[in-house]
Amino acid sequence: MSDPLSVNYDTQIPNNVDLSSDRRVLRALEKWHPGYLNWWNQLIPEKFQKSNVYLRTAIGVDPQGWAKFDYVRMPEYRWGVLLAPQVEDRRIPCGEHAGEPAWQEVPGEYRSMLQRLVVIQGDTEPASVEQQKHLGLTAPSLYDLRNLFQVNVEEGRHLWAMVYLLHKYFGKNGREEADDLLRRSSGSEEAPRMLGAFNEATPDWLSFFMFTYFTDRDGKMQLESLAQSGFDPLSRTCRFMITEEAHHMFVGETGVGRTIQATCEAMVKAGITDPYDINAIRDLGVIDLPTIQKKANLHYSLSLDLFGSEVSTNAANAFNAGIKGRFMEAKIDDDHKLQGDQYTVRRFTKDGIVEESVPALSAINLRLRDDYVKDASGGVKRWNHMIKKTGVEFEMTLPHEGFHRQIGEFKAASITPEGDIISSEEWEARKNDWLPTTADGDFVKSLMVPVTEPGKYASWIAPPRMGIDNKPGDFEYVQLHMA
Ligand code: BYC
Ligand code: FE
Ligand code: FE
Repeated sequence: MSDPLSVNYDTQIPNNVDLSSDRRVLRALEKWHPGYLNWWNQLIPEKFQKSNVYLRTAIGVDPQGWAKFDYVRMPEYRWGVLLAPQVEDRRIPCGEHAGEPAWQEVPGEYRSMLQRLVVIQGDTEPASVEQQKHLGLTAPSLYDLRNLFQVNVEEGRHLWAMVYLLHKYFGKNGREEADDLLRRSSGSEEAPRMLGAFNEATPDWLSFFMFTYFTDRDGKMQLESLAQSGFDPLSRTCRFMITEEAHHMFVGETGVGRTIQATCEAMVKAGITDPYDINAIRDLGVIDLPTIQKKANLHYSLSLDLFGSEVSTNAANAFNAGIKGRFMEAKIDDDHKLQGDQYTVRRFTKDGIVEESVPALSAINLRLRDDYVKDASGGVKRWNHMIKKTGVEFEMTLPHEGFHRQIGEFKAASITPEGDIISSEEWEARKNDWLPTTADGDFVKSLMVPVTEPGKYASWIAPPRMGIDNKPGDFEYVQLHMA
C-alpha cells in the first residue's frame, strides 16, 4: 500500500487510492480517459491547448503543501484521483444511523440515492467548463487567463473525482452514468446538464466572476454537506475538493472587487459622483455599478435555485439516511437526528410571505441555503467597504430570497429585490431595472478585448493586489502559443 498522503504516478492516472493494484477500476478509468481528453480538446480553443500555463497541480492531500506550481500545457495536466486521508474510526455523523461506523462500501438500501447525488455533483463540474469555454479569447490579462484555466482544470479534476466513485462503487450502472457525464452538455437541447444554472450562458468575464463567487459557493456548500456523508469514500473525495474550491471563490470575489475598483477609480478621476450617470461612466471604459448589481442579482438568484426546494423529502431522506449532512454537522450541538425538531421557512401564500415552522428534517435544503446566504454576504461587505473608501456613494446588496426564482416556494411569485410582492405585469415592466438587459450585455461584451501583454490589464478591471504564487506583477502567467 502506497503512502495515502502522496500521489502515485505509476499509472496514467495520478492517484492516492492504489489504482495500480485495483485492476478492474484502473481499466475502467483508462477506457473512460480518451473520451475525457477528447471532450477537453474539443472544448478549449487550440491555441490555448498549446500554450504554457502557470498552473497548480495537486501532488498530495496533506493540507500543508498539497500543490505545486509550474508551467503546463493543459492537455498534459495530471488530472488525478485524490481522496483526503481516511479518519480512523470515523462514524456516520447524522440521521438514523448516527454513531455507527461509516460505510466503506455502498449500503444497498441507499444505493440509488447515493448514485443520484454523485451523478448530479459530477454533472455540474464539466458543465461549468463548457459554460466558460469562450472566455479565454477575451481575457483582460494573462493573470486572469491563468485563473480561468486553473478553475477549468480543477473542475475537470472534480469530474474525475465523481467518475472514480461511479466506476469503483456503482458497477455497470455507474460506468454508464460516467459515460453520460460526457454526453450531456451545457445548454444542449437534446441532452442538457441536470441543474438549471448550469445551462445558462457565461457570456463575459463579469459573469464568470459572479459565477465563481456565487455558483462555486453553492459547490462549496454542497461539497461541505457531502463531506459529512456516512459513505466514507464520498466524504473523503469531497473533503479534498473543498481544498481546491477556495481558490475558485477567491477568483470570483477579487474579480468582482477589481471590476468595482476600476469603476470607482475612473468615476473619481472623471469627477462623476452619480453612480446612475450610466452613459458618462460607460464612456470611461468601465462597467457602471448598477450593471454590476444586476449581474449579481442574476447569478445569486440562479445559485439559490441550486439548493432545491426549501421543503424537500429528498433532502430529508438523504439526511436521515446519513448520506448528506448539514454545514459543519460535527460542530452543531444537538443529537444530529432532528426527529421532532422544527425549522422556520418563509413561504409564499395568498396572504403574502409568511413564516412557518416545519419539521427540521424536511427543511435541510433551506438550512444549507441559509448558511450559504451568510457565507455569500461576506464578500459583498468587502466590496462595499472598497466602494466607500473611494468616496463613491453606492451599496451592493443581495436581493431578497424570493427574487427571480425558478425552484421552490417562490417560483410562482413576482418579487422585487427588496422583497415586495408585485403583479406579473409590474414584474415585466420593471425587470430590466433588476436583471441585465441585452443592451447591458452588449455593452459589457464591447469591453471584453483580450490583453496579452504581461502586467497589463483591460480598462474595466484593476490589477490584483498580489500575484499567484507570489509572482511579480509582470509575470508571464501564460506563455501564449503563437499560431
Ligand atoms: N435545477 O426535493 P427537491 C458545483 C429537481 S455546484 C433543476 O426540490 P433535492 C459546482 C431535483 O433534482 C453543486 N432541477 O431537491 C459549482 C428533483 O428531481 P427528481 C452541485 C432541480 O433533490 C460551480 C426535483 O427537482 N452539487 O459543484 O432535495 C462550478 C425535486 O427536488 C433543481 C449538488 O447539487 C435545479 N436547480 O435537492 C462547478 C449536490 N433543484 O429527482 C461545480 C448533489 C431541484 O424529482 N445534489 N431540482 O427528478 C443534491 O444534493 C440535490 O440533488 C439538490 C436538489 C440540492 C441539487
Ligand atoms: Fe468543482
Ligand atoms: Fe469550483
